Parts: sequence; C-alpha cells; structure tokens
Amino acid sequence: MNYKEWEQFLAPYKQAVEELKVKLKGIRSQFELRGEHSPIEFVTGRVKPVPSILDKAKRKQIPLDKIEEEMQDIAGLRMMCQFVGDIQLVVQMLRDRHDLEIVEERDYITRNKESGYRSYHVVARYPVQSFEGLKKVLVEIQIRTLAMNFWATIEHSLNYKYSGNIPEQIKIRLQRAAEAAYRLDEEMSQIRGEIQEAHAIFSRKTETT
Ligand code: 0O2
Repeated sequence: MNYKEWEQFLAPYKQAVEELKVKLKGIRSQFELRGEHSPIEFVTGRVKPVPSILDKAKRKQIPLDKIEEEMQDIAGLRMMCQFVGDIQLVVQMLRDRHDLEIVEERDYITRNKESGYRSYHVVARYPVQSFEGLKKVLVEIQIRTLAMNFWATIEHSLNYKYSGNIPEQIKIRLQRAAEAAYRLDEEMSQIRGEIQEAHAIFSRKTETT
C-alpha cells in the first residue's frame, strides 16, 4: 500500500478513535456534574502507526489483506481508573452501550501476562458513518489503573529501546515493579473511602475559592 492508500485505510479508524474519545471522556464529565466519584480518571486514544502495524503483522504472520479482521488494536483507546474496583464498573458501562458491539474481552488483571502486564482489554466493533456508508471497525479499549498504566508505559518504552529483547536483569526488576504496582493498587483500595472524602472536600474548597 502506498501513503495515500494507508491514509484511506486508516481514515475510519481515526474517526472511531476521535468519536470514542469524546464519548468516553463525556462519561467522566457526567459523573463530575453529578458531584459523584468518576470511575474514569482520564481517557487517551491513538491509531496504530503504519510501521507498528507492519511490525505486528509480520510478528503475528497476518497477511496485509487480513489485518482489518485480525488486527484488533489498530484503533486503540485507554481508560485509566483510580481503583481496581472501578475497572469492572467501566467494563459494565461499555457492555451496556448501544453504540458498541463487544466481540471479545481479555482479562489480564486476574491473570497477568508473564511480563507483569496487567490491564483489562475489551475488543468491540464500532460503526463509523462515511459518505460510502456505514463501516464497522474493530477497536481495542484497554482499561487499567493509574499504577498499571505507569508500569505498562515504562515497560513499553524499555521494550522499544531493547527491540523486544529486554535484558534478563531488567526483566526481573520489571516483574518486581509490577508486584509493587499491584500492592500499591491494593493499598489504595483499602483507603478508597478516605481518598474519595478528601477529593470531595478538596473540590468543594476549589469551587468556593
Ligand atoms: P502498542 O504499541 O501498544 O500498539 P500480543 O501483542 O501478542 O501480546 P494481542 O493478541 O495483539 O497480544 O492482543 P493483546 O494481548 O490484547 O495486546 C495488545 C496490546 O496490549 C499491545 O499492543 C499493548 O498495547 C498491550 N500489551 C499487551 N501485552 C503487553 C505487555 O507485556 N507490556 C505492555 N507494555 N503492553 C502490553 P502492541 O501492538 O504490543 O503495542
């Protein structure tokens, strides 16, 4: 595919990411308006860059004419939560939506990956309207806590630095860091009530000043 063809191929994915970013961020605003704790801290989204699509296709032996059905994360969204308990609330909200058709869920929270990676993945079909008609594209939504996100971001850059071959010593450190992030999530969940009260007091204070 040449540059123009890639642009055309990726256009519906770009639209899906932009639309879903607005919609998912909107959930947070609705909680805020009601003065309630939002299970969503922040939302990000990206379309996989062409070199990464090509790398992944090669790694997973996906022929280019099959990437549309077989590569599930060309359109990717991330929803970050403060507490582990918020993750299932967010997943249920996604299951209840009428503009998404969930095709797969992958729970790397109860069973983390060997690397130490933890996150909940929801793969869904999302309809995008264009002048050629309705097109359903696959999107992958990763739901994770702030601690899980911190770990995954660092591990991702190290993987990039070492072209997927992280030295054994660093791998061990990363596994330990993943355990520490897990314990941090557990500790934060224990004092969840305290944290939420503090947030409420703080936002009332900033509203009046
Ligand atoms: P990028 O740069 O984020 O787009 P596989 O890639 O074989 O592990 P699969 O079947 O594509 O898995 O789906 P899965 O397991 O849902 O993983 C896809 C995405 O999850 C990855 O995309 C990462 O974003 C994230 N992910 C999965 N495992 C790890 C991990 O061990 N560490 C980190 N940091 N992220 C992970 P890409 O295409 O790998 O990368």
